[in-house]
Amino acid sequence: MKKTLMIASSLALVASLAACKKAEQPVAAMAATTDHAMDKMAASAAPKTGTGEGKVISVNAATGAISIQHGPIKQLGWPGMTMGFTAKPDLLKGIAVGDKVAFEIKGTGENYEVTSIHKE
Ligand SMILES: [Cu+2]
Repeated sequence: MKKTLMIASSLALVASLAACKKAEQPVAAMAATTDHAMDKMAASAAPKTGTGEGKVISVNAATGAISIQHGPIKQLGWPGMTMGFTAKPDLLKGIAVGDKVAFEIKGTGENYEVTSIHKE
């Protein structure tokens, strides 16, 4: 409670100092910091989805892990690469190394889960 009040009052102080000096720099710096923090929050909070095609490099239906050498995934702005995904074990039954597959993924950051996959 006290901490919040202190932060609020120091922010008010910064704002009033800035207004006093008509200096735009501190205000701009504060805005930039806030935007950055919000970008980070949005990136970790909202899962993204994408669709891709590729070749299965490794697959483990028991643990729900698959590695796919995939082409570009436009929705996520990814270039082609080989990478690992998690998946519900049931989804990977019947998928074998070397299979050409089309798949959908969902996730954030570097952690994406295959939500659907089928052989082409
Ligand atoms: Cu990738």
